[in-house]
Amino acid sequence: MASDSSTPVPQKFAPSADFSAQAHVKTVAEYEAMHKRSIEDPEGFWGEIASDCHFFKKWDKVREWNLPDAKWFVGGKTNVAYNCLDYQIEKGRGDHTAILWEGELVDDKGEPTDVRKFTYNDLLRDVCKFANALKKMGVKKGDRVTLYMPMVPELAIAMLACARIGAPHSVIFGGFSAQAIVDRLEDAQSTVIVTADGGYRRGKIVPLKKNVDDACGMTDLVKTVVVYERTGNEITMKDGRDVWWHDAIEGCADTCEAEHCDAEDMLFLLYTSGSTGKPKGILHTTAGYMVFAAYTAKMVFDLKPDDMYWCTADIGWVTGHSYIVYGPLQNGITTIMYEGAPNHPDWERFWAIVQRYKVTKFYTAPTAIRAFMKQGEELPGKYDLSSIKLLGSVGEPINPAAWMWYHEHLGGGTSPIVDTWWQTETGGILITPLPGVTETKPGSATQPFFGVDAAVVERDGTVLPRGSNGLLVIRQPWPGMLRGIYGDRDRFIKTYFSEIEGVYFTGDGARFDEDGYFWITGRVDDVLNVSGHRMGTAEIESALVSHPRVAEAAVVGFPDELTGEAICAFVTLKGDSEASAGLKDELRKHVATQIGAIARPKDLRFTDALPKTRSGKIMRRLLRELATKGRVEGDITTLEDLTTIAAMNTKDEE
Ligand code: 7RM
Repeated sequence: MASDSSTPVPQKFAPSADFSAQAHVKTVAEYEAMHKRSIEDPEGFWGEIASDCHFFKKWDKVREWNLPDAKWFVGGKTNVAYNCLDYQIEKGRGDHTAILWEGELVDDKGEPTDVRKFTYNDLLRDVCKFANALKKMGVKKGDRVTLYMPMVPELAIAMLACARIGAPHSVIFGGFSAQAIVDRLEDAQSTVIVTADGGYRRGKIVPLKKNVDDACGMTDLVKTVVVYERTGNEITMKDGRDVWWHDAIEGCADTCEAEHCDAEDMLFLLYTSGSTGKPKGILHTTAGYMVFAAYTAKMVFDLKPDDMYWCTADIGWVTGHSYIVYGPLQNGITTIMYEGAPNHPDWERFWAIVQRYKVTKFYTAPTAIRAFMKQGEELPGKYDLSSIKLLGSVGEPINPAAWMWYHEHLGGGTSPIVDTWWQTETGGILITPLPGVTETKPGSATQPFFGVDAAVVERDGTVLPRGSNGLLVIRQPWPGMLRGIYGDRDRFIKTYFSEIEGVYFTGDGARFDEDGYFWITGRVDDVLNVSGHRMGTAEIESALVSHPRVAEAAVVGFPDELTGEAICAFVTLKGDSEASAGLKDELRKHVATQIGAIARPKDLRFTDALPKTRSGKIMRRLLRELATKGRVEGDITTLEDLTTIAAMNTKDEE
């Protein structure tokens, strides 16, 4: 793999004249005029954009803003599932493929054995059936429904069914453990959970139902478990609580009137990591999220009716919510869903899918790109990837070498790359190139989307000029922004609106360059980004200290060639516990069972004491240096006990 330093990177890449000519936004002047208007007259701008969506009752007011509370399309009545399905069918898209799903399993020749296509008509029918099934189980408007499922179409169907009846969904990523399920169920006070017997991942079965059973053993909250049959592995069904998906929909009507939801009714909760141990339920509402997901998808991916669009994210993350389900479907296009791993049966799987379905727009994460680079450039070269018109990146900063590889080997040297910066909290993309307009610079997410008033500031809020590094803030509300942290108003205010007065604080650092481009430098809080997945250091620490032999733990990130950042845990043991390789494995495993495999520390070191300040704060900066370079060279004057670092510097790793 070419290292970043050895790859000469031209400064800017302009979109081709051909691409620009057919794009929704064609010129820089057009972007600038539209952006200016969107900031100066947000109500006029977003009112016009929202007119392309379907509302049962039009809003009385486009925006209301009393920091930290934003309301959009106030007084309007709408339904997100109606916009994704019925409205598309009304526009003549009923027979067009909405979801094209490919399962992970392959036959002897490497051909997929499970491919399912749902037209917009099919999807509406299945969504209505499941919506009726949920109603039959007693689910009512406002009830939170938990979805813990593999990447099967039924996950999207369940989300849309919830949206149809106004019951917010809370999707839990299938890689999370039983304990993580309990935490989220309890926080959301959710009594219904939809799962599957299992899911396929790298040819193995992930025991989803078993995890749900374990979770149900830790809380008596759950009244109903709906089980979709995917893998046919043996599971136990509990009488009176568990019901098969196919039995639940049996006899249900295939029409179901869409609830007329208030613009600010809750659409979903999605849990994400913050800087304390407890994950936070990010709360999104109906109309603003809907309009923002639809419009960002259209403009950033330059969606056109015949697009075969593939976002490789898992629906368990916000990227899957906004850019597999809600954004693409509102644009009436085909959204591709792939069930499994990128390396099953081998590292050519993605390129086989691109070739098979003539994928036109491809959206993935830098960590995946780096993994592909490692496998060799001849792999994509074996496939016909000429259908690709646009590439997207999300989840973490993309290093210039990965950008260049993406550009050359996937994009044929011509497809625009949109490096999209956004967060679970933002609901949709905030900083991004517009593919027909923006001259891209590898590694930069470039410029703010319409309606986004981004700035780089100092801690005290001073706005910094071009050519500065600082903290990334958003100064005006946008339709897709979070409306709260479920059940925790104080944390909502403290996390996003108190660190820097009067603005939304992203938790990210950024450089604002001479051309007014943003370069995201990463989190400035105690949140790690491993393979584009957010992990709170505190969350991993509390998992570690829940082990009987651990006295104290501190977790830091360190750079990793593949995953961007990797997890390093420093652990002190209780009394007579002895550090051993066996215990080290046990602790790493313990974290995986407490949270999920993505949280398992890559590196775990035993130490006699953790370096602390006089006020007792763990000095993570020192630990980061230790994890990265193996020793501490920086300033240690605030350290309470100098001997701890001296010991760690010289001590060999166990
Ligand atoms: C969509 C998503 C959010 C955090 C965010 C950043 C980082 C995301 C980019 C990026 C640099 C990007 N939601 N991040 N996209 N950093 N360039 N294009 O990832 O809530 O899971 O994570 O991810 O630090 O704050 S998320």
